[in-house]
Amino acid sequence: MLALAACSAPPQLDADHGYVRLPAVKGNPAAAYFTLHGGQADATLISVGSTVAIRAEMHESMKSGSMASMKLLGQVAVPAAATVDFAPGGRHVMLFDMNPGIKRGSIVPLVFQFGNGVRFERKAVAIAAGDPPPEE
Ligand SMILES: [Cu+2]
Repeated sequence: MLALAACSAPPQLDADHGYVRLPAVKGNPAAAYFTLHGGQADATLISVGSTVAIRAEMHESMKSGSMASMKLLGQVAVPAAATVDFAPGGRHVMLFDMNPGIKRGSIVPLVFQFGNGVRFERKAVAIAAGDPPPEE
């Protein structure tokens, strides 16, 4: 009954399953990953930031042959009721000059800002460079 009730609720613009992979080398940027859920109307993610990082950028990883590179994303479309993943090997948020007090297990606040004015904060857990993604 509870599951049915959840499925019939209108979709809501949200982000969950957030985590931040700390850099292997201190001082390098960390990478944030999460899953976006579209609401009842199409939306556009225009920035993701954190109060514990000086600067944050949305990136997309690309691979051509053995060359890996990243491109800067100015915005990311979040269609109504869609699921948009930021995951290793693809889209991610790079966190530059992060507070050195953030350690494995720390909670990192991520602030999501959308073109329609919606803004919310979700918490992400910090994991070490070699850790597997946290269980959902
Ligand atoms: Cu990047």
